[in-house]
Amino acid sequence: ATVAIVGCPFSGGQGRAGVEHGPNMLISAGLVDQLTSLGWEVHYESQQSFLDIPYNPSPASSPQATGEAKVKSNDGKEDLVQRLPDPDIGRMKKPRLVSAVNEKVAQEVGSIAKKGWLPLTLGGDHSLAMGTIAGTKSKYPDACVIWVDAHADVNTPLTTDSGNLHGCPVSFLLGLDGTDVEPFNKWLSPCLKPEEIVYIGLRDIDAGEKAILKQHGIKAYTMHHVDKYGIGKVVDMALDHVNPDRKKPIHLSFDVDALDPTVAPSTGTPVRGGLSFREGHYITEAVAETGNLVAVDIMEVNPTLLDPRSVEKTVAVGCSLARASLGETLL
Ligand code: DIR
Ligand code: MN
Ligand code: MN
Ligand code: MN
Repeated sequence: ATVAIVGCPFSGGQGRAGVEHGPNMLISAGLVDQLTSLGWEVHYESQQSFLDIPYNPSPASSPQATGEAKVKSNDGKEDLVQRLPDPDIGRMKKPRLVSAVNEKVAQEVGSIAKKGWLPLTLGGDHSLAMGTIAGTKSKYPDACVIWVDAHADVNTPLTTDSGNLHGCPVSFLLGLDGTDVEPFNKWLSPCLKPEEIVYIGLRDIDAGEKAILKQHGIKAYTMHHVDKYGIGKVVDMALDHVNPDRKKPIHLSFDVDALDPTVAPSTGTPVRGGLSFREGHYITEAVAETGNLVAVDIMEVNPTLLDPRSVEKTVAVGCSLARASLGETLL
């Protein structure tokens, strides 16, 4: 079987610089060889370039830079690129940039899936799942989503307090109130039903998001449920909910902040009380065992946060989650 790695150096969906270095760090740690050793044919030439997108790619906290900008492309040569302004639309920060990047990601993931290959997307921030899941759905309209995260990422442009679009991708996929907005509606139409997604690991949910989960009957297994039932039962229940006959294709979207900060410290929005190392890996192993996995996202590794030991730990866990998703077993 063939896996194609889609490295997405992107941080524009949230306010902390550095997460754009996630993909290259995971690759440098040896991910390609590791997946090859598992028996996969691995396609990876270089990470995606979003440099042709004419908006300032630096994170929301940085000042708006416009005009001519000198940028170094992947092959090392310098280019002059015109930077257009990307002012907030309503509460949304960097809407044009996030939209354009995700349109490209949806294309890429969709075309990989259409070859019958498995796209493994390395983030970058979790706004990228708008594109990855739209891409998966273009090939597999009946795909379901397992979203592993401390956060529900289901704010809408109307409910978001932060304005950070990495807190909103699920609402766009579902087509909730307030998501039929430019520039997103130029390329993205609702492709996910509320009963096609299940969450595991939640513990930091905004009031507006709680109302949305309730209103739409979206199934969520929080850390409370992991404590109560154990991770084995939680994964069984999650699969029973989105995939009762175990016949549907599965897209796994894994935000490393689902893991406890002691396990994955170098991430932009850590929340204490998360999944243990084994609980995180159990999820990926169990999903791999279904044989139905068609796409994986490993998101929000930020190798510029904290000390070298924390970075090394977080990058290593990102790689091992990817391996476990692609069938690495303990025995
Ligand atoms: C918060 C935090 N719910 C927001 N979300 C995060 O900004 O919408 N998502 N950190 O990963
Ligand atoms: Mn997330
Ligand atoms: Mn996030
Ligand atoms: Mn998160």
